[in-house]
Amino acid sequence: MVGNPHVAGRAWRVLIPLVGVVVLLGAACSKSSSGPPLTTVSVQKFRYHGMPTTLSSGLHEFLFENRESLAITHEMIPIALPAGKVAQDVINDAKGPADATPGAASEDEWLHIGGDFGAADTGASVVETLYLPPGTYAIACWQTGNLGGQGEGDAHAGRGMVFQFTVTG
Ligand SMILES: [Cu+2]
Repeated sequence: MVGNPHVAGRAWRVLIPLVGVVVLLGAACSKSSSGPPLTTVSVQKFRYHGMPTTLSSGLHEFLFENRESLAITHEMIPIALPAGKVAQDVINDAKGPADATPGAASEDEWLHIGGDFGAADTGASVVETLYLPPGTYAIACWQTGNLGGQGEGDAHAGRGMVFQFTVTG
């Protein structure tokens, strides 16, 4: 029954609107891909969420959201990891309060790759655009506040607030 003109006619009536939808979707996609891809990264309980472990090289836009439930300041500082270094090295170096050695001051040991994300208090978000060549990177937070805004604590990177990612060519 493949050649049945009735069936063929019905098939076209269904197919033609479908093609129209696909064309519209294609137009919507090409419009939104004109800017750098947007990645939303949030922080909750001293952990980054939503950051991919792999990104393609080029321009990237990041929306960093502080979604803690109590008042605290976080940041998302991008650094380049030298060969042989991993996120755990950043964590180990940052352990301890602001006056520990190296503690929070260990931030200066790492190569910042531009992007001044600024800090985001609970409920706030910041946007930053980065150009990322291929390499190994991490985002980290060296703020020292505690949840609820009670005094100074250990650098957040030392509490595990470091996320490693790779940029491929
Ligand atoms: Cu933090």
